[in-house]
Amino acid sequence: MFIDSDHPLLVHGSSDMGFNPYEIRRDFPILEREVNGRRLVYLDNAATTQKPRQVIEAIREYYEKYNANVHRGFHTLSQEASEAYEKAHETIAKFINAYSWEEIVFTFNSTEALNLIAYAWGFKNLREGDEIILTVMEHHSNMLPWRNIARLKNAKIKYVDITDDGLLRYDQLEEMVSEKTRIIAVTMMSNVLGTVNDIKRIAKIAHSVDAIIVVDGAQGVPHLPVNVRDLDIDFLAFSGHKMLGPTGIGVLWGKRDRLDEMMPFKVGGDTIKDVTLDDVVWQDLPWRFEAGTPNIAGGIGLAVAAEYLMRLGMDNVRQHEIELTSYTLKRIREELSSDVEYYGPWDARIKGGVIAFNIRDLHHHTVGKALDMLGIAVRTGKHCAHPLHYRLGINGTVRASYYIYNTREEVDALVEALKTIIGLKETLKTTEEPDVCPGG
Ligand code: 7TS
Repeated sequence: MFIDSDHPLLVHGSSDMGFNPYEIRRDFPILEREVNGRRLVYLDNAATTQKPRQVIEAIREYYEKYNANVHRGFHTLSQEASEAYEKAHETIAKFINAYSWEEIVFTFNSTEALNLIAYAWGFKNLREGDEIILTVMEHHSNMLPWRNIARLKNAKIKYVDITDDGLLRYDQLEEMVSEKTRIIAVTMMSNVLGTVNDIKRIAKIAHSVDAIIVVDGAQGVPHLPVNVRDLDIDFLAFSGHKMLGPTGIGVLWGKRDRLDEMMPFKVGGDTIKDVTLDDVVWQDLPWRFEAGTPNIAGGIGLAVAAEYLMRLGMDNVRQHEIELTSYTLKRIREELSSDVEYYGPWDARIKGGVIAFNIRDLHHHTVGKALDMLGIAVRTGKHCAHPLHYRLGINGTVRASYYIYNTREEVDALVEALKTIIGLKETLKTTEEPDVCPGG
């Protein structure tokens, strides 16, 4: 598929503007590890990324020097912790160009953020007969919360399909929207196909019928320059652990008006200004949505991760991944096409660094295990996107996914390993195949 040079998803950056994956690697102690006697080649970044020393240090420093609860005390440690935790909200606001840090709600992960939007906004604003539009490429985390709230409110779910190239059917979306549409919830980037969706265009479609657009940025935000004002979206969810940050911290961003339309859903400590036996006065944003003691260390670590990415420049991150992806696709097409089935767009400029494939006649888990024997970490299975796999008519895929520290040599290692596995196909076919897909 060919795209215009002014396509909205193209990033005109250059990876030689101080972006050097070999230097970046020095910040990641884990990349020194050996697995099965070989230097680790970590290609499972869509599941979670590795953490640089700077993030690990920031978390250690918090626990060693100013560990205290936030917003609860006048003592020095509590004030230092509160300041750092609040500042982390500011850093994340800057990272996505939010209007204000008060629009940044820290959650556990994308899944929690999406559930929060579905229940806290949906419960208050959905009516019987309303429609929610999703796509067949959604991760379960941006599908199941909507299905639950739709059931509770008697709303209807509709799904937009994909083309044979793995792109969203915008024509179908345009036909599907109506005055009944209240929500379009869509991923910024597919965690299987890598497809980058045109969020600006979808936002326009949503707003043309006064619907809101909820964007699952779990895969998009770590890999693409994201500007929520420019995208003109209503809500965005993403996870810290997929963008160099720790696990257990995620982000819900919402336009202030939209956040004000949500009911406080998880309530308790920290969400209130005052409580009597009969009444409650809710806290200001964002605190009324951060119930209980938050993941303070996680928030601080995530801010350091965002700063790290901003220093590199998200345009450069994107460009680096386009180069690695384009190189991989070229090698697959030229050298492996008789044995490898690839799923997703072939043009690296409109997809992220996610390569899902199968080796014909081999189970995806068998390939994943064989790659691990060769020191290469990939994910196999249905990647928590079962409906997408069924739409593609397959039971699972092998998925390699890149990030800032991956190199062309690692792509070479993957391609050479696949050649080795293809060479051993007859032997591997006879081994018992695990048919359980851990975690989906
Ligand atoms: N949305 C998308 C598009 C995702 O890829 C994921 C995680 C989530 C939501 C949920 O993120 P979490 O941090 O709340 O778990 N995706 C994957 C994956 O592709 N492999 O492991 C996790």
